[in-house]
Amino acid sequence: MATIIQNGLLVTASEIFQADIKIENGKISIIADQIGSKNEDTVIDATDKYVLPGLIDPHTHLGIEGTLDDFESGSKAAASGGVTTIINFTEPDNSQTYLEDLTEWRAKAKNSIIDYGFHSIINKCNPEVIEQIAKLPDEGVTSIKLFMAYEENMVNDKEMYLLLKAAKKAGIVTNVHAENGNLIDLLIEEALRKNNTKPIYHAYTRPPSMEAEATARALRIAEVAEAPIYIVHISCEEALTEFTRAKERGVIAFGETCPQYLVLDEDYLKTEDKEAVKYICSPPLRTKKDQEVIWSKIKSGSISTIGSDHASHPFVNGKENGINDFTKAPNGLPGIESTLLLLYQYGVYEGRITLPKLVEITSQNPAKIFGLYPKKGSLNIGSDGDIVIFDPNKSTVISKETQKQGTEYNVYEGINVHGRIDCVLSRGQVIVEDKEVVGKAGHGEYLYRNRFTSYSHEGSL
Ligand code: DUC
Ligand code: ZN
Ligand code: ZN
Repeated sequence: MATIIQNGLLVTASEIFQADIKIENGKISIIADQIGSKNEDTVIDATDKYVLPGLIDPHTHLGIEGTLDDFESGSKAAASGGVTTIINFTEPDNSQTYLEDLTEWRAKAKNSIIDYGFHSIINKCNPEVIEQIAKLPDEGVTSIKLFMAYEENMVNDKEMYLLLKAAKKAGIVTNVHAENGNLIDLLIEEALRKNNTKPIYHAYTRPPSMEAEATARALRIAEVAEAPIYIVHISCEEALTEFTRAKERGVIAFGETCPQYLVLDEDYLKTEDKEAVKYICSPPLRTKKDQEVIWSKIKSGSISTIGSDHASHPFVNGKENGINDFTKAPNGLPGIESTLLLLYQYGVYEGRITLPKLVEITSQNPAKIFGLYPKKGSLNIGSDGDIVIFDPNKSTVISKETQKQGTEYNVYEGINVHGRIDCVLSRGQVIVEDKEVVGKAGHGEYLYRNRFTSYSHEGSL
């Protein structure tokens, strides 16, 4: 039995064309002008609709203690937004090894309805850690993440250099959270001493210069280590200036931004009501000017990917703790299900990027960088049948009333966007239909990802 999608407009990272597409045994088997069907086949009519490769969200935090989305609810939310693959972060548990962390996180993810992989967070450096890094690719993990902020997790420059070198040797790409944590901690102390405790001080104590400084430093260290580096959640013009310079020097660097830095701005943190605290994330929301600079860097190819950075902190007993002291609010925003809708509206519909560019940054590029291409991230023969059918002639109102993610709020509440996600397939099976998630818990498979190789950064990457 096969699944055939007929009459749709297929969108790849380079073109849009009308064709039918057939999926057999979970993989794309034929793409042709017209494909006939047998009685037992599932036929989906996609007339006047776009057929896109499923999104790969390379930056999610499902299953974090105190948050509302585990892998089942979070992956359902992701699927409803057209995401068919996630790469989630592990959390270091300092009483065990990173390989043990991975085993624990793989067990947590068993109920996912979409395919998944992990980036291992590494928060220290010693000879045993270097040995463990060398073993991660055999377990399917070909990316790690380092922090330059947060006392409990941050590594210093020397450690970063050694870890980058070890990662490179193992065929691993290193994600970096680039903010100058030492100085930010001082700025926070100063703010609290002056009783500057409102949510906007979260942004004032994490200024663009501290993101730019750390970004520049991380890139210089990667340059000396001759290692590939991926800067997560780039939020501002200053950091992008440093990032673009490094790329021009030939550093093998990839940049990620998030929908919140394209759609929301620091004014959300300034409102006097208690809602402002919901918008606390790191790096913080920036200005409208930063948004336009980020769009231009997506268009020019400097920024390679979009990650949601989904973290489903509750408002009650979570975000609300920071209303009178921003340092008490957990960091991070929920948004795993709105990436495609937001990028279509603010990117494609409003003319900032093309639809193939959207496919490139949400699917093809993350697949290439993180060792999943061409199994994922493309509509090629032999690729997994991970597909989104998107109707550009309908519209969607983003709201907590209809969302699948677990939070009591939606940071994009009330935004009316062009486009509707009609149907989502994972390896040929329909997992979202008529706005309902029909995929089963446990359908998702753990992805053993390939090592980072030179082809990973060919072309516009
Ligand atoms: N960094 C992340 O990548 N996610 C949530 C919070 C943070 O600082
Ligand atoms: Zn981070
Ligand atoms: Zn994150």
